[in-house]
Amino acid sequence: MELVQRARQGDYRALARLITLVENEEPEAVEALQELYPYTGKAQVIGITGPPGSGKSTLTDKLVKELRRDNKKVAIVAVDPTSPFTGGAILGDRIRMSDLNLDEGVYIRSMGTRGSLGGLSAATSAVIKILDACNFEYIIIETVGVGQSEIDIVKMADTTLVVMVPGLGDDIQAIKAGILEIGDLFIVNKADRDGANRVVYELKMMLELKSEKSAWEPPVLMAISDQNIGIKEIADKIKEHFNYLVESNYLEIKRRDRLEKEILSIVSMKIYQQIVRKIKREGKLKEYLDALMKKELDPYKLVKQIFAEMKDN
Ligand SMILES: Nc1nc2c(ncn2[C@@H]2O[C@H](COP(=O)(O)OP(=O)(O)O)[C@@H](O)[C@H]2O)c(=O)[nH]1
Ligand SMILES: [Mg+2]
Repeated sequence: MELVQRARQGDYRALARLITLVENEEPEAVEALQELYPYTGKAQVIGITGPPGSGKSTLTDKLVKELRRDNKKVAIVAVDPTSPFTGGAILGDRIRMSDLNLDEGVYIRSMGTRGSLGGLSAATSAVIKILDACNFEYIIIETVGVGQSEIDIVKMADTTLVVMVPGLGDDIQAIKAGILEIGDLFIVNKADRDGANRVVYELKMMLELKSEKSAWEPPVLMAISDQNIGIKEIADKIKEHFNYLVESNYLEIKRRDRLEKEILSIVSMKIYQQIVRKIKREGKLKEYLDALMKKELDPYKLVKQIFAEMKDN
């Protein structure tokens, strides 16, 4: 596809159109992704999650500038599962990061839910592949908050940063939500505020108590993002973590694992779509439900019947 070629040559307008194709689930999207797939696997995907207002966008902005010192290309994807509009709710972030827009080595994109069948996770995963194949060396995924859908998205990252702040009151709450398990790096941002030391201490304590330990012990770093303090250390740790992943072979294991989940989810989506289409086409749903309500049929028998009929076509 011409669009794919142009995007791979660094044409950001072509890249944007490609991402839109995927978001809108246009028929050409699959073709494009197939063409891009062989070029994927080089980027380091960095997920940044944490409560709203903890400074994720500010940190991202500074971090990108730090990573750009090596002249590597960086893409930022701001994902908002609560917003149906691409670019809408995250407009504030875009403005904050606006001077990054002037840097030709940086690409910024916002994504929201489109109510698509595959969901935001599938769309994000496809967008990561596109950016990876378009030679971005770092792909940063920033989420709006720390809800379940955000955690699902961040799981697609090779390296996950969890941003905490002092004085939120719900620090512990956030930790309970599985955050401890997904973090490779913990950042206590807004260290200019009271209580930062305590949050660092608590996090370290909880990480100590974690049942499942690995050779990588997630560091807890302090930062004052809006003053650019602590950013270089974070960038260094991000690179260190990637080296660890490569050397321990854990990167490959992680990626195989992710591929497995992905193909299984594509397969189940396909089967689901086929069955829904069949039921809708035949207009039998009402009939089935009537029979079920009257106990003339049980759900298990019905499902078996539907599957048997699927095999016939
Ligand atoms: N005091 C202080 N404020 C910060 C720091 N980092 C970011 N902020 C401010 O916190 C607010 C929320 O930041 P933002 O990056 O939008 O947070 P996000 O919602 O997690 O993306 C903004 O007003 C930032 O200027 C910091 O280290 N110290
Ligand atoms: Mg933000």
